[in-house]
Amino acid sequence: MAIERTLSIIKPDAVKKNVIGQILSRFEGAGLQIVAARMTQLSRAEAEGFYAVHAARPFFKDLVDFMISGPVFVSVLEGEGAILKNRDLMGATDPKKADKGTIRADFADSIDANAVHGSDAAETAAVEIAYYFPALNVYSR
Ligand code: RTP
Ligand code: MG
Repeated sequence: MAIERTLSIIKPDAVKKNVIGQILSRFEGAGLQIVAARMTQLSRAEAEGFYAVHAARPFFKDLVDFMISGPVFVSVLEGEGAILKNRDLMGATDPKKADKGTIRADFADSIDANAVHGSDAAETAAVEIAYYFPALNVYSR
């Protein structure tokens, strides 16, 4: 499988729970490398821009309100099949439906406060990585 990059966000609920390190360990344990990382407080405009594909959805305002409710930890993960591998580690959007042992099953409280974001396809990964990281700030080894 090809080496890919994907964008991960550890959301405000997981940052508040002090589990950034535990979540990053899962990525590393699955063979993904952290090649860029930044802790940041999203502005409303940044969060709305990031989730623009969901702008017409009924949950959009709640999603944006939640994403700006505290700092987030944004990173780029690199490795074989990184996009799907990260989605598998994350588990289903609704933590009640997430498989045992996934990040959302273990750390998320609800479909809104669901601990992590991960890009869902190669095209969205490219757009999302560019949204947060200029190319000069990504470090492959
Ligand atoms: P994400 O984009 O955050 O990685 O999550 P996802 O792919 O698993 O889910 P997506 O469909 O892209 O939805 C983005 C985020 O919106 C919230 N959501 N709420 N109340 C609802 O029905 C609902 N559906 C989605 C979730 O917080 C989800 O992570
Ligand atoms: Mg999504």
